[in-house]
Amino acid sequence: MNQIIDTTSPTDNFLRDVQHGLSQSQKTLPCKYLYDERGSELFDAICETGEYYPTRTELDIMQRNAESISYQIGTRVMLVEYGSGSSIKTRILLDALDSPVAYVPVDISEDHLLRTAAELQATYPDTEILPVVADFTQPFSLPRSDQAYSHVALYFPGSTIGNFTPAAAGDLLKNMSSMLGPQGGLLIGIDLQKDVSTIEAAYNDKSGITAEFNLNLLARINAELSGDFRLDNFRHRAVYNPKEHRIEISLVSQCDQSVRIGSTTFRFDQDEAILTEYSHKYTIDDFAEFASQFGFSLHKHWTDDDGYFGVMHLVL
Ligand code: AVI
Repeated sequence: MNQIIDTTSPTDNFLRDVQHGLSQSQKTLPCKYLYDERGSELFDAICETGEYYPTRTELDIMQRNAESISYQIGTRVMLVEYGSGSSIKTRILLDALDSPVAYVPVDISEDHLLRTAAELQATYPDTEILPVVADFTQPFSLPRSDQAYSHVALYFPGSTIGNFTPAAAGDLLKNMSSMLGPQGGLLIGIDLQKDVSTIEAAYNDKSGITAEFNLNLLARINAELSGDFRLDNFRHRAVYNPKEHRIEISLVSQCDQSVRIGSTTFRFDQDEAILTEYSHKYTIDDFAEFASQFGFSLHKHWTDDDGYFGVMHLVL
């Protein structure tokens, strides 16, 4: 197993991004920073909560349609997964695909990625596992595999595309389309529009894990950037915006307060919110139309019986 650190992908500048985000009139923190070691663990725990339907629904769609999905993807592929995390759904694909030549998990969280890649290599000795440590929102180079593959299949599960603004999602689809050669395709998970109470419950689990996940971002700033956020002075909030078809997740200041990060002080009014994440919900048709602006056309899609989640295969 070769590990590739993509040096063409610019390294994050956590301090610069935090200072920039907290200096805006609507304070924001980029959601990609939610996923440090602890944040990734908490996200895995969110996926296990009763309220958070996307993970188990997508898993179920993948399990029930593994054969048909793999048939659409084709044989002898290089499977490239964006933001692979624990690669649970990938195992379903790797089990069902006909002779996958290589699997390229791409993730920013190096330790998690390399651990998972080593486990996968042990389970799938005939498929070359080529982990790439990179920020997949930036263009990166595909690794070379020892054996020839017939085409590239991009896999972007988890409805992570929903965490991007439409402009950023468009940039990502543009990068993806330039990475795909002839016959290539994109298999993508999309969280679908549904009743607001189901969506809001998924981001406000009763056990408080999503709240802890959100607040962990402040703990991370304290630990890594010498911040002095008092976590109990902020409250998790997740509300659906029906006009924009998205959950808006924020941390709300519980009092007037100042917070120091390094040598800079930021003021927070009581009830002022730091926006930490959007999670957009689409319809199959809306997403297909959106992706068509970047050269993709919908080839086939699969959903669950309730129509909660969609797995779409898009081709160029
Ligand atoms: C990773 N992403 C698809 C999750 C979502 O549902 O938007 C992130 C998340 N944030 C809070 N809960 C889950």
